[in-house]
Amino acid sequence: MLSKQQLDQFSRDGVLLVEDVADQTTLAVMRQALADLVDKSRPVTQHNAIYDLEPTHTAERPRLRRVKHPHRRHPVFNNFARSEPLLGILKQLLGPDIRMHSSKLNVKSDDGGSGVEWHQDWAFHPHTNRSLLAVGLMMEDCRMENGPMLVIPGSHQGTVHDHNANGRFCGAIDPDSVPLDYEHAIPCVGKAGTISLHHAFAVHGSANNTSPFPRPLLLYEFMSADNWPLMGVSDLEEFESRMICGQTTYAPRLEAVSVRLPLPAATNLGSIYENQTQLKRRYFAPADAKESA
Ligand SMILES: O=C(O)CCC(=O)C(=O)O
Repeated sequence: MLSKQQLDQFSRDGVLLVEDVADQTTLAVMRQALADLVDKSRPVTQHNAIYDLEPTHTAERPRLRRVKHPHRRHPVFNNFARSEPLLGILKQLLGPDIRMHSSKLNVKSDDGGSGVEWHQDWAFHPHTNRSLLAVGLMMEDCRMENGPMLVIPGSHQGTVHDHNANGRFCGAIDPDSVPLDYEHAIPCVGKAGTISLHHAFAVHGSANNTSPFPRPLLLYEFMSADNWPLMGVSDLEEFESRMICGQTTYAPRLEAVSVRLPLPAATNLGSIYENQTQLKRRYFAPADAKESA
């Protein structure tokens, strides 16, 4: 359970770290499941429904940026979303009725694994109310040199920023156009088993991994069951299968929220990493990419 101080911190900063949410047995099963998924990616040569590949991915040295929807790939990732103590924490923040929005496993491979430009999750999928947050489980110890997720404290209290470039949604904020305190973002570092929680409006991103160790971050987004996506629900059965506790409802709760629809749709809907390269001024691009841009 979160203390009053932790709840206040989340409400003030829009980000919070909580240690020891996953136990060692769960972490070991997750690491093996990831190792198996990486192994199976060897023959894959293009991003697909399961994998987002690093540009340096080869069959001999498989390197992933992301495993998409890990909760559909292995039961350990589905079960963790429904496990205590995570569920207890989520109920404190979202109430008794909770649905998973999505899951992803950002692998951030050793020796250069891709970072993610500044963005707000809300820009990708605005909803009818603000009860939407992300959980990031550190599957390994995460330090500054691993390229931890960075979250700008208090940024969740603002509006949704422009995430378009070249006339289309690109999933990234131009830091020159949106003045925020990027230098004082809170790094989500900690030992394996720690989770980060960040609000869907919180501006966050991360640099490339410059260390010899991968930085697997298992991310889920969760929302109150009465929080419905403004872009609609294409498969009701699948939507309902993501209820993790409590009761669904067909009566969305409406709040006066700041909204920009993610339109016109990004060119490459399968990859935030590819879409973000559309941004002219990339905050986290490695120096060689910046020079050739
Ligand atoms: O992997 C990271 O450091 C950032 C994750 C993130 O914000 C995302 O995938 O949307």
